[in-house]
Amino acid sequence: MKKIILWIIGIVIVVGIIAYFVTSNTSTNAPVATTTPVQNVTTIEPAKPVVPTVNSLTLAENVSGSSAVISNASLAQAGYIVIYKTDSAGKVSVIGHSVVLGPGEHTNISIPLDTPVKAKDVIVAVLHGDNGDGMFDIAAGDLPVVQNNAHVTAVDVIDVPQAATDASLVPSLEAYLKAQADAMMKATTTTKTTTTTITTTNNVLAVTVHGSNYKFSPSTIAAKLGQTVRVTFTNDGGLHDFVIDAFNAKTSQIQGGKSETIEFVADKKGSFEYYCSVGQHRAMGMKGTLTVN
Ligand SMILES: [Cu+2]
Repeated sequence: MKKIILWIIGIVIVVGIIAYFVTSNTSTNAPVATTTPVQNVTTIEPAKPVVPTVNSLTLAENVSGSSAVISNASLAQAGYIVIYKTDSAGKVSVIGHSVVLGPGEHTNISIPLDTPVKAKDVIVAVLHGDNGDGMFDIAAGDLPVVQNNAHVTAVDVIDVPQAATDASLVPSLEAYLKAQADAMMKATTTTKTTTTTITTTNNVLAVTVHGSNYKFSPSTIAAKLGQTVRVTFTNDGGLHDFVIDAFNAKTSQIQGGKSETIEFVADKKGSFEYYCSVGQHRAMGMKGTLTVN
């Protein structure tokens, strides 16, 4: 009997000690747990995104048979890194490209190559812009970025010391890029059998405006004050839209072959610019003037 009483006293003491520590732990920890995170939150500074103003590319040496690695890329705007190959016969081809890269610094971008590279092939990484759709397509306007009258490139010559060959081989690529851009402009201008349709009925000016890389046709529209202007924007190629801020009117960005009609009232006199808001198209000349008299 004495033993049992001693056991009970012992258990009560042990339980009491445990209870003391459990409650004192929670009561001392609780204020700490609530105050420290608050202090941390208030001292966190927002990370500032670094957007370079100058584009540059660095191609890692020794492009392997199946991929090219860009060790560093600084992009002032969204774009793609496109891998061109010039073989020993001087034939240029596109053999790979990155996914769309946002503005900023990028490192170690591995680009899979469609065609294996051989000794003496010249590999040139060229920065291309994005027309706004996030899908690489030169024909849709994802052209090489031009900076200080030159393309943004990085060169590797397979198994050949670079200094010996870079200078002589890059011009053939430059010629290729120029021919490619010229061919694209030609393609869009020769298919231009556009007839400008302007009809006026019941004080509605209906006009069909064609858009292509990088212009509008017509590039001038004349409306009378108070007229309702109905613009049927027809995209002949590329990704474009029709925007006129003065009258708060715009189409959506549409693909080549598509049309969209918008309407607004020309309720003030003056000259107002309309333009394409995709990428750098406005700066590249994709704009026109609406005059209201
Ligand atoms: Cu455009």
